[in-house]
Amino acid sequence: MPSTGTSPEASHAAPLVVVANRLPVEYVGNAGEGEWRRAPGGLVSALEPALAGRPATWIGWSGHTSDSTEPALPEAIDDLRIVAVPLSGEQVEQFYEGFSNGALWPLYHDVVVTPAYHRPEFVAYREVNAVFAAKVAELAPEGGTVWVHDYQLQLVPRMLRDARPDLTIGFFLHIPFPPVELFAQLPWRRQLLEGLLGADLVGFQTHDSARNFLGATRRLLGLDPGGDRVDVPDQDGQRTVRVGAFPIGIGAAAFDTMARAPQIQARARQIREEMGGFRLLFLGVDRLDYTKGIDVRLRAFSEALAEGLLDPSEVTMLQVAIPSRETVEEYRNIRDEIELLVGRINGDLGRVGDPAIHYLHQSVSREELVAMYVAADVLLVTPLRDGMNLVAKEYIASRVQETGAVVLSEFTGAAEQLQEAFIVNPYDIEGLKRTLAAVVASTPEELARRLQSLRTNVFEDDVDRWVRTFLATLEGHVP
Ligand code: ADQ
Repeated sequence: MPSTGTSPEASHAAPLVVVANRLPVEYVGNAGEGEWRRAPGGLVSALEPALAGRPATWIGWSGHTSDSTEPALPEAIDDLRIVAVPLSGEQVEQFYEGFSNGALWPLYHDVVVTPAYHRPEFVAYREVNAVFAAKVAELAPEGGTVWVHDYQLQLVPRMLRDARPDLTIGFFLHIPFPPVELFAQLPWRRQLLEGLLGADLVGFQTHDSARNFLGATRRLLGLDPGGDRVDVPDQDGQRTVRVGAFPIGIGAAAFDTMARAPQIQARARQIREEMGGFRLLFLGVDRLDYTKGIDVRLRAFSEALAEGLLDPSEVTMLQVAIPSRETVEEYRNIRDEIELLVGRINGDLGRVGDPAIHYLHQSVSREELVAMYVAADVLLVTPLRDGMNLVAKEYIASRVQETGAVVLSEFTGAAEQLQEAFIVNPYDIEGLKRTLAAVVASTPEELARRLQSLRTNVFEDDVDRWVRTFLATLEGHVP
C-alpha cells in the first residue's frame, strides 16, 4: 500500500515558497560548536514529495533567538533553500509564547484553559507576521505559489497579498478553528479573519473547522459564504476565497517499513518483556499539553483497575510525554498535575518493581517510538480537542501484525476519518472506563477487522495525498 508519489503537475509547477513558524532544521551540539541539521520528521518530510523537482524555499524561524551565538544557517539543506526570519528573545516571548500559545492555542482548543489576551502581545504578533510577510514578498518569484502554515501566521496572507498580488497564496491551519461563539471572544477577531481571507485557499483539518470559519466570516464580517467559498470585497471588485477540509496524513509506508525491521521487532519484544511479559500493554504518546487529555486517560485507567473493571495481572500502561513549551505557565502546571497523578496511582495500585503506570517525560527517537507502537496492544488517544492527532495514525501504520486497538477521542480531527476506532468522549470518565473494559473483552477477530479497516484509511489518505490535494486545489488543477 505504498503512496503514489509526486503528481506530474507538481514537477513542472511554479516555484513553491513554504512559510511556517519553524524552519525544518535543528542545531545539534554545544552552543557555537555544533552544526545545523535537517530536523527529522515533521512538515518537511510531509512536503518532500511535492518539493521534488520543484524549486522550493522554506521561510521560518530557526528556533534560536537573534541574540544567541550559533553559527549562521546554511543556505540550503539538500535541495531546499532555507531562509531564516530572525526573532529576538522578546519577540519570541510576546509573539510565540504569549499571543500564539497563551491566547490562540487555548482559544482554538475549546478554551480548555482560559486564554490570556494581552494587547502588547498582539502588537508583537502583528509585527512578527509583518516580518514574515516582508521576507516572503522579497523572495517569492513572480507568479509563484506560497503555502503559509498554522496559527502563528494568520495575518501573513493578507499582508502578502497587499505587497504581492501576483502570488497564489494558500493557508493551512493545523489546529481546530473554534465555533464562532468562542472565536468572538478575541479582541482582534476581525484582523485575523481578514488576514486569513488574504489567501486564495484556506484549508482546515476537518469539515467542522471549515464550517466554523465560514460561519465566522458571516457573523463577524457580514459576508455571505456558500458551500466551500466566500466572496470578499477587494480593490478591484471582489475575489473568491476557497475554503475546505484537507485532513493531514502521515508517511504511512515509512512507518510500515520501519515497523517490519528486525531490530524494531526485537526492541518491541524487549519492551513487552520489561513491562510484564504476557500482559496487555496500553500506550499513550503525546506532547505534554493540557489539550491532550493525558490526565483523563490516567484517571480512567486507574479507576478501572481500582474497581476491578481491569485486572492488574492482565494489563499495564506506558505513558510517554514529550516535554513541550515549558516556559509557558499552564504547561508547567499540567506537568505537575500529571506527575502528581502518576505518583498517586502508583502509590495506591503499584507493587515493588511493578508500577501500574510507567511514565516517561522525554522525547524518544523515531525507532524507539515505532518499537513502542509495535509493542502496545491498545493506544489511548484522549484529547479534549486536537486538530488531527498524528500519533493515532502512526500507531495504525506501525501495526504490521494487523492487530491492536485505538481508543480515540471524538474531539480529534482523526475521529472524522478513523471511524473503526473505539470512539470515546474524554469528558465521560465512566464511558471511557467501560470502553477500556470492552476493548479487553473484544475477540481477536473483531480487533483485526477494525484494525484492517483503519489501516486502509491511513494508507489511502497519507501525507502525499494531503500535499497533492491541497496544492492541486490551490493551483487550480484538482486531481
Ligand atoms: P501536535 O499537537 O504536536 O501537532 P500530533 O499530531 O500528535 O500533535 O503530532 C505529534 C508528533 O510528535 C507525532 O509525529 C509524534 O510521533 C511525535 N511525538 C509525540 N510524542 C513524542 C515523544 N515522546 N517522542 C518523540 N516524538 C513524539 C499539531 C496539531 C495536531 C496535528 C498536527 C499535524 O495539534 O492536531 O495532527 O499538528 O497537523
